Amino acid sequence: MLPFLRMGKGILLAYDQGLEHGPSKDFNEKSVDPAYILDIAEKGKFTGIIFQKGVAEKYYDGKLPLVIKVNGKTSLPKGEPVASQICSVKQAKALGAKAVGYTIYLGSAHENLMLCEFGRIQQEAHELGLAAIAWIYPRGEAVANDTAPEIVAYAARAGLEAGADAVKIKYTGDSDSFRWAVRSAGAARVFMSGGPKAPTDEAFLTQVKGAIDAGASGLAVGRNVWQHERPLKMAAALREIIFNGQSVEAALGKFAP
Ligand code: FBP
Repeated sequence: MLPFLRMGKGILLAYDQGLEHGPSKDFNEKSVDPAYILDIAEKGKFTGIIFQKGVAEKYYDGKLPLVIKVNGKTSLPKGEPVASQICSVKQAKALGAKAVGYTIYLGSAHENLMLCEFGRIQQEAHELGLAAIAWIYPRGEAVANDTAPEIVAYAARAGLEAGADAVKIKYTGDSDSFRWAVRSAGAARVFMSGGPKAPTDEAFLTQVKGAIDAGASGLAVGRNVWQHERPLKMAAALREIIFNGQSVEAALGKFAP
């Protein structure tokens, strides 16, 4: 059983974009403050929070299950993507993590490094009683379309075979094709990755509904929540779909004043 599931489902608040994208791209005066994010996570009844180790060390208050991203990269280098380990599994556990997260850029010229590192990290995590979540993002010259159904299913399957307890993958655009990705992940739980802020609430909730209907265990989301002007309303709408099996229309009702 993954530590961040509630009734078999989960909603994780992701906040590692400061390293991945830089503060000027994603944050404003409010969201640049990790305390603002923790407040949303707690009041929005998220089942877990995802931090890099530095933020966890300085801000984590122990109230929600913690996932520490143990690798990362910035958006500055050119060329084939690679994210290196920057936190040990032992340190993640000492900081209170119940799971570690690791990004593998499948298809990158450096995928061998990340597959190898993830293999070691997964083993260490299991030895220490932590779950291992793989962010599997097909990316690099060899990948023409990172949300094509066959490539997302490949990512899901690679996660299962590499030993991930859960995979975090991008949505394919429709529920039917995402169902094949979920099938391909087998016993590894599938979490849909949020992505950049969607143009409308309805557009984002439709993606989430499609993923849940396809058998996903939940969502790991950042920008679509903490960039929202009413993040707790968005959290409530997401809970309607994920935990209560409600329709997009019912979830949109949560935005009523
Ligand atoms: P979002 O919901 O904001 O997309 O967060 C999910 C996430 O996987 C983060 O954990 C990570 O920082 C980011 O997306 C990576 O984004 P990109 O696709 O640009 O690499």
